[in-house]
Amino acid sequence: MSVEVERKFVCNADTLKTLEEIGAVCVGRREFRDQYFDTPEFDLTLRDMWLRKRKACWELKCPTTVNGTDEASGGQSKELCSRYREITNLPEIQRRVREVMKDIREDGETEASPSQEDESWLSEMNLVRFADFTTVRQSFMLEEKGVQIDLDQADFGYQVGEIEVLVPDGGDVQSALEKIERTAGKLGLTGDQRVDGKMNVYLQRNYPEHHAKLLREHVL
Ligand code: V4E
Repeated sequence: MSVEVERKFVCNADTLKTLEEIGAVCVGRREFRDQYFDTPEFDLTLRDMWLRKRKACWELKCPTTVNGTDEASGGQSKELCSRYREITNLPEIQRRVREVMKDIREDGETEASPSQEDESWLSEMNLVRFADFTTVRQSFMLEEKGVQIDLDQADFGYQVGEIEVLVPDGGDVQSALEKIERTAGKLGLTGDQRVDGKMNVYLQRNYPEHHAKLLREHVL
């Protein structure tokens, strides 16, 4: 398990030129489809838990913990950088989701299947797909070790950049935040406003009620 620390930024026509000027090297361009799942009552996302299937793999992003307690929100409300624990082990994902469902329904015992292909666990846990979109991502590396810059173009007409550092379990989050800040400086990012991620915009446009509820609960 690792923690993803990232800062999103607005990218425009000049971003590619700026990346070249600061010596960023393009390390790949790929396309992926994301499908996100939650209960009809938004039990996961209201807890800032984001379950998705990307390229046939399951991923769960959830708040990091400090001394066993969830931080207020992975998005840290108004901070520029967000941090989320990324879980890719399916049995562990199912265990965490089941834990949430148990909180809600005491009788909610479900037998999760450990197979990537067998998706019966979704309906057993009352999970339905609420988002489905495709992203074209161009990735760049800098000399600064461990820093990746992604430029994302989503198929619903939204473009966003992110500076990202993956911190292994027990690693130094503070140093990741400093690396991100230095990179933001190199990119000339001066704004102190948080930039919306793809999901935020997707929900705003397609599911305004879900979006409003997450705003009210300070998840977004
Ligand atoms: C909406 C959301 C999450 C879902 C994934 O969001 P994001 O990191 O934008 O997706 P993506 O495609 O860039 O994932 P990657 O390839 O980097 O793994 S996870 C957390 N949230 C909520 C959230 C928030 N509260 N604040 C900010 C700035 N971003 C997201």
